[in-house]
Amino acid sequence: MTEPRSQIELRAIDSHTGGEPTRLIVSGFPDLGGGSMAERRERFARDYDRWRKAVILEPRGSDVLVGALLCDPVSADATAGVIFFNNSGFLNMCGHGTIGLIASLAWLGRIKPGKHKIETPVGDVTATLHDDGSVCVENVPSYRWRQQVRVQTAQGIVTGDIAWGGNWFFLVNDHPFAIQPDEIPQLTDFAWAIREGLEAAGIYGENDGVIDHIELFAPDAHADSRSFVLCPGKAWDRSPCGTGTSAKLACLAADGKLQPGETWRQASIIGSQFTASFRREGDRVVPTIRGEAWVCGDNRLILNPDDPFCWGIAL
Ligand code: PYC
Repeated sequence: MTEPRSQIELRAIDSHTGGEPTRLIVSGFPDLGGGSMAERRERFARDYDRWRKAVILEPRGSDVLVGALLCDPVSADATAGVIFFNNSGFLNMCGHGTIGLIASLAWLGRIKPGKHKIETPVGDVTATLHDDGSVCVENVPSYRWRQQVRVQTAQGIVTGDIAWGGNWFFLVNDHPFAIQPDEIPQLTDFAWAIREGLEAAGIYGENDGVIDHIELFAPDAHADSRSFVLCPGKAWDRSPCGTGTSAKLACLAADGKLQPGETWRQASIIGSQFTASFRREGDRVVPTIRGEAWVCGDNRLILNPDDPFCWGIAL
């Protein structure tokens, strides 16, 4: 791997989905070669991790940003491939990020309303761009893996479900907090304590999948539920989290609390909403999440190798 010594320019389309940002890299990134998105993600992580940091970390980015690398798809009938990343590493799937990707491609004039197959490291998803600009994402099949698991944490025993919605989630209904912005520091500490407790106890998802997203729920006046989602790099999701809403639907379906085709409105801690429903596929559910993204920047990121913080500030 050789990297240019001269200034590098990346084109990044920034958007937000219910407040949660996505930075879509559309050009200037090193060629990751062919193969599936999972194979290309491995190459990205092995050979170009400092590019991830350059895009996401300060001084160019922030802990809240989710990156999305636009890739040529493998199959001819797909619109795009995508690899999602953040301040701590790589995501498997990202619901708000897929909505941001579709809104950004539409803003660039590269796609029209209709269905678009998108390849991700954990499987294909189908995104529909609607005439009103909203986007539906039919996610990967989702399921509850374990019910009511007790975890010892620094803040006591916490009980929750483990579910897959494109990432692994620990979902907690029973906790002492109000899910509102002035409790974000306490919510973050509590969720992080759960994350550490899961790790210390060796509790994983199927096939030793790391449970790196923690989701806490409370009632909401304008939706069926309100959530606080802590992401792997300790940033909280400003959106209701597409993969987290998928994991929630899997648990609701497993409990018989939501039927195929019924609508679920999931609110985030800042009040943004996704609407969601599911269909059954064998013993799994296939969630569809609907939301809106807004393009808020068309940026040239400059990477000057002489800049001492060119590759990000990693603390
Ligand atoms: O929307 O799936 C999502 C997501 C994952 C992490 C941040 N957002």
